[in-house]
Amino acid sequence: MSRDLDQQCVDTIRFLSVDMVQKANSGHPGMPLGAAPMAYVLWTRWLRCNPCNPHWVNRDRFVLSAGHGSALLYSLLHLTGYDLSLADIQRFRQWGSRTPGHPERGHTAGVEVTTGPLGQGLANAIGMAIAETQLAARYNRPDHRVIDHHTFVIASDGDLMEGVASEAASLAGHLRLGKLTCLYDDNTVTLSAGTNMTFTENRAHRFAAYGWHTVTVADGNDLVAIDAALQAARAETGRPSLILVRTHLGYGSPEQDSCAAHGSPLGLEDVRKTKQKLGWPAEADFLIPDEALAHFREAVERGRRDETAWNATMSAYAKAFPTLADELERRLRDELPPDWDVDVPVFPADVKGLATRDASARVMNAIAPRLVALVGGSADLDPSTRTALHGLGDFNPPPSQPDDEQGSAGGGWSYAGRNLHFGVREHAMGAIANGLAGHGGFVPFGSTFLVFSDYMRPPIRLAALMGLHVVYVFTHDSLALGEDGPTHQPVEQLANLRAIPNLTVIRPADANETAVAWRVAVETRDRPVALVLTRQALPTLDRTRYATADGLRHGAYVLSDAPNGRPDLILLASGSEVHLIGAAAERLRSERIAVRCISMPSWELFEALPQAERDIVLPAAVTARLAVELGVPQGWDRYVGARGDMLGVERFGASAPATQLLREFGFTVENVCARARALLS
Ligand SMILES: Cc1ncc(C[n+]2csc(CCOP(=O)(O)OP(=O)(O)O)c2C)c(N)n1
Repeated sequence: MSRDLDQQCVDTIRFLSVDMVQKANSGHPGMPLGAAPMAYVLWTRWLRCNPCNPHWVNRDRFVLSAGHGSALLYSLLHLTGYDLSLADIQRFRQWGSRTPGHPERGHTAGVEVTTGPLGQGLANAIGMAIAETQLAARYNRPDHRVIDHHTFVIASDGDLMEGVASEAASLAGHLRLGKLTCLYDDNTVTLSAGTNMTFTENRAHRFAAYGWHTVTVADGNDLVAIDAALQAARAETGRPSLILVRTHLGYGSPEQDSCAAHGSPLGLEDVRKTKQKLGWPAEADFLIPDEALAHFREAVERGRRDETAWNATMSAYAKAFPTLADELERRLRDELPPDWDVDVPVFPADVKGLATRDASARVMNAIAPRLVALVGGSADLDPSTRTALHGLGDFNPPPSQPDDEQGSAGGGWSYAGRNLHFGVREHAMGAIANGLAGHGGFVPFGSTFLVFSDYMRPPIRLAALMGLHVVYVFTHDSLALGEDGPTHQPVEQLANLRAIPNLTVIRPADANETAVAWRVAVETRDRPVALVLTRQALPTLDRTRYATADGLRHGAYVLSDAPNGRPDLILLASGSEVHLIGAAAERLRSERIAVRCISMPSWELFEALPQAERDIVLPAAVTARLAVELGVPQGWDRYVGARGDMLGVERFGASAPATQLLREFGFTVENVCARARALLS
């Protein structure tokens, strides 16, 4: 390859990006100008992908964690032959275009994950590397490496500053993810300042301390050095690699190395000057020299060849290991095995009952053996959240000491393990789960106390935005957790989660609702699902007396009704409070009040019903409605209406035994009845 052609290709990326931003009069030109050389070397010499089939399962994964540099990614996608035309490039950041402000999964061919919130992409990539490692360990056989790809990230200062990156990088180092490479765009400038004002730690030492292999490229324009660094990263198979590439924000522009080059168009005059400085035709916009395009487009043939070769590998594998191949192929198609749910337990009626977290544990362990895609864990809480998949192995490098096994789920430590131990890293857990789901082949789950869902809200939001199938298991779901006190008692978290579009939140009322909730969580393929579960035991309802727990699928259902289905009063609740309204209803009925009791485990499932079906459950004519939930009342007015009432928790909790807390906060049969009667008077 001639130096000139290389340079021409690098500058093509640069100015396509700059022109995109300039035409849109919006965007981030600084990062593409500086990072184009590393992107060029990576995409033309190392990245194995098939532009004609962006979904080829054994492709290398690439994540632009610094999503504000989206113009760089769109340039690469267009140039290497993905389904992204020059017209798309020219409509950067416009309504309905395929080149939105930040990369969006599912919107643009070749974009693996939605990035922009800094730090997330790096953690997603770590999730993808875990996914590759886990699949390879389960499915590969000697001479049959059916899963064998690398994961690459480009990350910026902002990415490395965010806490989630530290959490995830620490875990990646521990896990020795040798097929993960992060190119760090070390340009010493952020949005508002030089890094000398905010970010002066030695990044190489920091990552080395996490257990990463690090390489420094002193000159980010040195293609040979970048290539050698990628070679060194490839050669290092026992540790993830961080390549620190010293670059210049806004390279070649009058604003080079100034934060002014970060996030606004250069302006026509400076675009011209930059082109002149780098020897690019100053008057040409969106210029793609033929030789450069031809060189980039070699990716198409290379990709086709790679995928064809892999298809042959897969065919040979399918002949040698048909059962495994079937299983793998089904997973990669994101299909559920037909029999995945045959062992879901039915729980007998039981007044003493069990906590919904315990019911969840029973269900998870019943489905896990057949649903091999179910992989996940907790942020150091599985003894409490009950999410261990017993006997199915711990995802970890083989232990260095034989007594390393405290906390094991059983089944041995290996990369084939199905239990991910996230450590006390909720934020990374959420982002890594997104990486697993984004990779494909997994129904990932992550678990912690409901109150700590706050620590992982950014990736939950992104999972919802991307429509990723991730299951969250949030336990200790109310102040009924008792003595741990207000720091651990969620109050506003349910409302918080319900506020996220495209997230299904389910708070089941007993063991059988929990079983149905898990069915819904697994069957829902296009969005995340949060299961909200109790620490305390709840009675298992006698379903010969009450409606079937399958009603959960509708989000809300009539559990017990007034004579002839004509109530004067409606009581609604979710989760543990369903039993409270049930007891209150019994008492009110003894006073000849016609009461309907509704279990409402999921607002989102209810909202998905046609209005007519919702009206059957909540008839407009009945305006005396009381909702009861151990959380902020926000939002329940939608269901109780202007003339209804809501018994909720409007302050933080307190440290005390649960029974006393429930009394103090008014969650008693007496108080529910009094509030209900007041609605009728
Ligand atoms: C979580 C989060 N906080 C803030 C921002 C807004 N923001 C976008 S880029 C950026 C920092 C830019 O610095 P750097 O990461 O070094 O990128 P570069 O300037 O090199 O392009 C910030 C604060 C964001 N995108 N995500």
